Amino acid sequence: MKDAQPKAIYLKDYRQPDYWINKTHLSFDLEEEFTIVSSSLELTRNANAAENTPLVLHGQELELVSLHLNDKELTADDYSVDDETLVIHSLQQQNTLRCVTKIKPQDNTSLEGLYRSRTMYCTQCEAEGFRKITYYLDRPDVMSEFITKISADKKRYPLLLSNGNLIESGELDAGRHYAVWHDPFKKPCYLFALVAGDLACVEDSYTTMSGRDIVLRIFVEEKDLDKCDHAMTSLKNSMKWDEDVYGREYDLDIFMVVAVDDFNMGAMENKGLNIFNTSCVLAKPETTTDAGFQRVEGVVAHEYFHNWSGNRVTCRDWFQLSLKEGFTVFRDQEFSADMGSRTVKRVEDVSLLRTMQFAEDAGPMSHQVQPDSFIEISNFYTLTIYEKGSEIVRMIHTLLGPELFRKGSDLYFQRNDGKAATIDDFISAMADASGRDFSQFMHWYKQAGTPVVKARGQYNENDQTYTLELEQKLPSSASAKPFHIPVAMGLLGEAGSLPLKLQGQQTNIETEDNTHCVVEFTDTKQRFIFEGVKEEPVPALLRGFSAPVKLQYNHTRDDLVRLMTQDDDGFCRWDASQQFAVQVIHEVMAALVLEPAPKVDERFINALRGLLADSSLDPAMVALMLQLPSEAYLAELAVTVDVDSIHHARKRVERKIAQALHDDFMRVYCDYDHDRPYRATADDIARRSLKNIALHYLMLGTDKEAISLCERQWLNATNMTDELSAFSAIVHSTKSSLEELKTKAINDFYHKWRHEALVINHWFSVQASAPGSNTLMRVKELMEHSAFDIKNPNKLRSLIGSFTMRNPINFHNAKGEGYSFLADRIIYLNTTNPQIAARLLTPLTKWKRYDENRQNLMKAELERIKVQPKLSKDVYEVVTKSLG
Ligand code: B3K
Ligand code: ZN
Repeated sequence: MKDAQPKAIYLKDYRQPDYWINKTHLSFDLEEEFTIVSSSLELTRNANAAENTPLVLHGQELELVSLHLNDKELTADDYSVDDETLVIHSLQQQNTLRCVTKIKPQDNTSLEGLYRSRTMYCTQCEAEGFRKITYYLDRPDVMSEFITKISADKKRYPLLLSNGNLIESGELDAGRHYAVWHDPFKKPCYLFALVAGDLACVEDSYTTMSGRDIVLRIFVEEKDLDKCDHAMTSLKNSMKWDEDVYGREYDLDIFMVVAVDDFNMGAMENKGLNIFNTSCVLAKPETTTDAGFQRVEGVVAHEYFHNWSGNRVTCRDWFQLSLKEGFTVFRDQEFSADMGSRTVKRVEDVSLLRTMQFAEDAGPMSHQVQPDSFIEISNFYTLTIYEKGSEIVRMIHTLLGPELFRKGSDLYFQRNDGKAATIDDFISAMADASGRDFSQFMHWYKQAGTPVVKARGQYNENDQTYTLELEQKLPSSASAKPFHIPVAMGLLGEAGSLPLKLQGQQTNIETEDNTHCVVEFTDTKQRFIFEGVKEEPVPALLRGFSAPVKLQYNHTRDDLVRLMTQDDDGFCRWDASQQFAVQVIHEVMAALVLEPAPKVDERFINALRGLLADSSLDPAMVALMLQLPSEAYLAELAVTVDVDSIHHARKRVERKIAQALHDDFMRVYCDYDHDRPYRATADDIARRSLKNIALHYLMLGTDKEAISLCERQWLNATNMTDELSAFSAIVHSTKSSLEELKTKAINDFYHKWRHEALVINHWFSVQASAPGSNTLMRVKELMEHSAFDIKNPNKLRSLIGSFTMRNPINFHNAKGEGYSFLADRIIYLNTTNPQIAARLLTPLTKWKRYDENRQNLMKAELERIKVQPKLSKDVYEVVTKSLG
């Protein structure tokens, strides 16, 4: 932290480093009060650099103990040091620099660099945390071979881990011991990891496609040993999938995963030694929901896939972050689709993108997938870099098809293995392998904002033609150029999809019966004429959500019902149900003040009834279609967000559905309420999701029987999915008759699960997202609870994050109490954990979307944060951009 205002850095200023580090020897002496880090760096001057070029190393919060250059101790005249750099004035072509620093991991609350989590030491170096360990060229294009020695008290820290292979270990005096690890693969320092602690381990093995045996180890606290099976299975499935789908084999002889409690994000792909937030690795049916199981599978896969897309081929600079993140998210999404239900996975991913990424891209933190500048790179681990980045890779996959895409990825890995690459390198490989021109496509990386696509259709009965006219409205920037948009589509007749014949233009017709095609929309306005169309069709546009755009088409409600019930594409069926629901909710919002309550379109209710009655459908899809668009999504669609109307109208529609379909929900609930042994398979997850959405609706009705069903499920559940669904239905109920039950449920749930930190996170989160008007008071009370820990990011996300992000009516309370509550927390966290502070700030950055009163209240809180002394770069960037 500096008092001077932080400065932005620019992609256009990139140049190679003046020195390379060929080998890095590290030695860590872990003591209770401090840690001594000794490094020995083999440095070579870059051929492009002049002879007298000084060496500028990064370093933060370090105490410099000694420095030796080529065995000569350096004195104060030989170097200069400030709180961000160490500059050595004069070097040779080849040098060995030895540096000793002293750090205090036990005081490191930023959870970046080397820090303590409970009883263990661990590291988090991405993006720029290594500079808090020792002076170094902390940039991803400096790739080095690492040899790491760790010594520590043997009793407290029997386990000493780092990247690569263990090459030596032994005893030392005074009850201490040591271990030496060697990572033969050159890597940037952001992939460095160290762990020291007393952990138990689950071990398994995997035989690769070339017949090499890999040892797999997951390290956790002893009490969590029974929660590792799912992660281990997911890891083995990921290893196999990456061989089958991408031809990528694991390279070291050992792959380790360590679970830690205090972690800023989900997990980290350190070479051979992944470090995971416990929430993304531990799972067992009694304590973990279905969503939790799926998250573990997805994150384990994501980190494993980084071994190629991120580690073997890394990023040249942080402006290329989406090179590894966008591609790896695409890979993990496809893996999860293959392991479970492809359509359900797609709907979940699109829903997140449209709700959260679109909002980010419409707000003050909007940025390109390849940004031009940033102040603090930690602020750029965003939905745009990850999720929109993945959508871009998905569009390439759609445009090329699986075979050419694979040819392109093979070429990318072959050309760039062991190197630090750029997004351009990735696109060139795709272009060279396929012979296609991606120059227009590159706008997806360089133009921020979500394009709007307006579609109009015209059927000509005489000619039997259907003309589809597409128009793209670009993000507001004078220089914006049209995007290359793949639009996957079909034409739906009364009895199903019609065969397609596109006049005069080339297209990918993808199905054998010619009912699905991808048109390439590249101009601002473009027409596609389909011939031989025998009846007036309903267009099914953007099947599978083939591009991250806002599509506008005036479907009639009857068209929406046809799409909901008949389209071949599951995503389009779901999307039609959402569009219908949005229209219905908007209608109710417009008439909310009227009594009696406005009517809910019967066609919508009937369509939902039809879904509930059709046993041939995937219950998970039915559950998704029954879920009304979230308040956050409805807010994203609004010009000015009317928090209260959105909440009340949505609730009213939910109640109407609950009332009209009561018997259907009761039947479905009973049909699906079988106490089968828990399995995290797509089928079983689907059954539970439909049963629990039925329970949700039943609890909104007036039926007393529903309450006893819910109470029974809460008491008898044998898995956390069912238990938590019942628990939240009770806690979120607005029925005054349930007050006593609510208090009992809250107390009993805590008592039952008080030893399971991850379950207690749900306990916090359910209470913080409750709609009742006393929720803020309860949140404040919970901050004082012995189970809350302000240093633990999971607890912060569960309590504070759930309140500010998943409880709009309370957070946006018109008096501004939610805003000042959040600002107070940010001010505190700014000094302890800036990354988390900046992240939690997100809801306040959206102030422009609200009414004037709320705008003023939100802005006032941002101003209050802005004038705090010692603002971290993280918070400074978000606050100034939001106010700017
Ligand atoms: N690469 C890490 C994220 C690091 C975030 C640093 N602030 C996890 C992942 O995307 O796999
Ligand atoms: Zn990642």
